[in-house]
Amino acid sequence: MSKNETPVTVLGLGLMGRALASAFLAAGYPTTVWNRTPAKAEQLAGEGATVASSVGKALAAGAVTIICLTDYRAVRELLDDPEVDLTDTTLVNLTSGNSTQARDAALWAEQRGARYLDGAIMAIPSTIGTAEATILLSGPQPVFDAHRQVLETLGVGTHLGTDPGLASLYDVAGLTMMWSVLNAWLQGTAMLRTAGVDATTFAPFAQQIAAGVAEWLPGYAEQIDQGDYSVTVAPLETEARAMEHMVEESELLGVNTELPKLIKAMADRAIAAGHGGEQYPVLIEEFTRIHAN
Ligand code: FVH
Repeated sequence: MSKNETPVTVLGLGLMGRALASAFLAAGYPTTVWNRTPAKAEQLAGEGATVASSVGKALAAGAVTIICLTDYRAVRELLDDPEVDLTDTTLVNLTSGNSTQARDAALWAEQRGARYLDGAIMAIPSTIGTAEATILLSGPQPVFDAHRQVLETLGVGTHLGTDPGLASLYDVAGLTMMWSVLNAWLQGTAMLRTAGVDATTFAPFAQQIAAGVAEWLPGYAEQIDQGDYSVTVAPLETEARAMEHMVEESELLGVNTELPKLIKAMADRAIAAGHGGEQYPVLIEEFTRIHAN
């Protein structure tokens, strides 16, 4: 079957599900949709989608079924029904969750006779169908290969490996990066606002810092992988002295000190454990270890 002849089903027509279905329709795929609240399918019907009257009919219509619901519980509520036959279906679950949920869902789907890929959407609805959208996928390679072209209609499709939990893990790791960078920027913005510097003025400087730090990642990653934290830039104890200024400044300015204190506390623990003469990525041990506090 050529790319745009493959019948595709989308289960779940929230903001994201509707964007996914629209992208398939725009690319010319025969697209069947189903949603718990049928009214959300109306616009898609106008765009050419076939609206299935039941989940079973929707599943039967697609060579591949994309699932995009609120969470994994909703996926189970919908599909864990003896009336719903998953035998010989191909499910691509783009619902967000954690890696345990993804692995459990993969096992459950396979036990029900389905082929299963788990996925995560690193995009907002308006970018679906463009190169700005990244669709992370994990699970059996042959299933990805068989549906690669369909999946790449949605954005840049990346298969991360056969472990079905990987897409969720990358998703959560990416979100951790995103929120950490944003929180660091907000902390800096709060500090500068006390001196009358507005967020817009600080933003380009913050962008430069973030881009500079991003450049360090490959070299620091090698240090982590090799377990060799030899100093090429500065030892951790030098960095910890600068962290002291960050904590003091925040206290003096009367802005929130939670983030500065957390950053400093982690470095202090690593130094107390004897790592003060090593380079910053040695802190990976603090992130790997579980503390009782
Ligand atoms: N929207 C976004 O920007 C983000 C980007 C990153 C990834 N997420 C994830 O995508 C999943 C769906 O997100 P969404 O934005 O489409 O969410 P909603 O608009 O709230 O739609 C939720 C749909 O799920 C249906 N649903 C919920 N529970 C059930 C259930 N028990 N049985 C059947 N369907 C269910 C709901 O149906 P209805 O309320 O319209 O009847 C919607 O179709 C999500 O994992 C994001 O984290 C999106």
